[in-house]
Amino acid sequence: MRKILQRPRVGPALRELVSGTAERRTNVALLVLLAGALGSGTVLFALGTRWALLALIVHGVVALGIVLTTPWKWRIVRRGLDVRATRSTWPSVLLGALVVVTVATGVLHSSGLVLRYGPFDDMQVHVVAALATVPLTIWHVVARGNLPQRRDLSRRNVLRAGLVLGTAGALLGTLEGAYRLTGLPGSRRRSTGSYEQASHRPAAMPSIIWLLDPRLEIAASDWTLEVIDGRGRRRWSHHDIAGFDDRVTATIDCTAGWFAEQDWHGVRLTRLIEVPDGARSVVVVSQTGYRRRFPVADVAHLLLATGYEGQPLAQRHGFPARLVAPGRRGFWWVKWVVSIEVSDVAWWRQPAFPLQ
Ligand code: HEM
Ligand SMILES: Nc1nc2c(c(=O)[nH]1)N[C@H]1C(S)=C(S)[C@@H](COP(=O)(O)O)O[C@H]1N2
Ligand SMILES: [Mo]
Repeated sequence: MRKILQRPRVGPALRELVSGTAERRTNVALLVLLAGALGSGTVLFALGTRWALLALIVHGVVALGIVLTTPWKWRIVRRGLDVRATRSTWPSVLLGALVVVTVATGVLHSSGLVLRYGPFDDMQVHVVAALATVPLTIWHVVARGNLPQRRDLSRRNVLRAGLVLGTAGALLGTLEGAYRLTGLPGSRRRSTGSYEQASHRPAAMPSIIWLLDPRLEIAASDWTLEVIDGRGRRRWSHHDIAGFDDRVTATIDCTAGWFAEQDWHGVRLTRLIEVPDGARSVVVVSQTGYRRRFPVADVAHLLLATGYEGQPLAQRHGFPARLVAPGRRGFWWVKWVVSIEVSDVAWWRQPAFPLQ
């Protein structure tokens, strides 16, 4: 009898069990939120239309959910640091620091308070820090456990998750409201989160290399455009191309976090290529080798631009010719175009983001 009632033995074990499930809940929630932030951030990077707004809201809600979860995580961290300062501690501390940097640069971007860190765009810092969390998170979970399981989807936990995400949504709304009330630059960003820069002032427009591409200076006389389509292979000189004056007003929106509207002129792709039945994509290739593959349905909206705002393109903006792809993010706007090829390969058979 006595032995069974000896509470001191049962008590700590029970408490351990209960706090253990609370810990587990926090860790699993953070893991799911981190994955959600990475996923929604990546989608936000890929979208150039109003649909980006949906990804932007999901991204903000999930990311602020991480912020709301930190008090619980902090308890676990403090106890862990008290109990053991093991070799596995420093990567975990680094992971925590990277998440803090990612969240901070995210909020500073959305408010518009800080858009540059020395030589780097805020979005560069944000994305590099976010991507660096991936291997560390995998390591952290392998070393410490707490992978999501089916039983985590209990009614109570789903309600808890709803509460966290609902509060995060309210916090996001409050932040956006505050930007508007205080007139912070954040109130003037586009559905992608980008800020307007140098619209109709191309001389002031930034010049962006996606990753490792070289910057080219090509003389008009050295340049030809090769077109491979349903009729075969043809070459156009700069003189031929410059004879057209098709115009489109379109917004280039770079994932570095800025956008600019310009009046572009050049030649519509429909004038240059004939898309045969059964063709599925069109590949636009730069002299550097940088290329993007577009669905054939896009051809009607694509312009090969030779200039903007009534003047020829600057070298750094892709002279003699660069693609204008309305509604698509900047990395689709191939510069220094030398070849356009119709193909029967599906457009999505390419990396989601360029690799060069
Ligand atoms: C660990 C993962 C990530 C976390 C914790 C995170 C966190 C955040 C936070 C807190 C914001 C500010 C949200 C707001 O106040 O509206 C933000 C904005 C942003 N993030 Fe992330 N992020 C992550 C990953 C990514 C990735 C992988 C990308 C892109 C590839 C990305 C792209 C963006 C963009 C474009 C914005 C600006 C959106 C806006 O202006 O509201 N993020 N992020
Ligand atoms: N050949 C080539 N084209 C390119 C790039 C590149 O690195 N190489 N960068 C792309 C990216 S990420 C953007 S945002 C736009 C930038 O155009 P801009 O330099 O005229 O502002 O060009 C796109 N076209
Ligand atoms: Mo870009």
